[in-house]
Amino acid sequence: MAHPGEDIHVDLWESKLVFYSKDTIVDYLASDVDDDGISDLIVVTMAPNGATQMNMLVASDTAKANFDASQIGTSNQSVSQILAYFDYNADGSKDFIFVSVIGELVVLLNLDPVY
Ligand SMILES: [Ca+2]
Ligand SMILES: [Ca+2]
Repeated sequence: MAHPGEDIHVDLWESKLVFYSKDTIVDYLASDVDDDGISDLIVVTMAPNGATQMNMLVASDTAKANFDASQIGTSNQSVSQILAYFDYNADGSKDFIFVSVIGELVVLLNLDPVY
């Protein structure tokens, strides 16, 4: 633990690549996607043509050495900001709440039996 006035030593921090996309990362959300007690990441990327995709990075363990990545297209509504991932309609599956690029508040209901 560094004390005030002391330098923070770089060797106490370690950077690690967790996700790469050629598209621009526009937003992200930390959430426990698979309810295993380990927080996961949802990363929103935007292609040059404006199409966005939500990338679920599900950590396989607390070391987060491996992520199971899956992608969810958002059809004709591009995501500008991801707000939440919770069970919006109380059917047992978590749903996405996001703001679209034209300012709409959108819920993307989850019909996937796995998540
Ligand atoms: Ca998890
Ligand atoms: Ca739901």
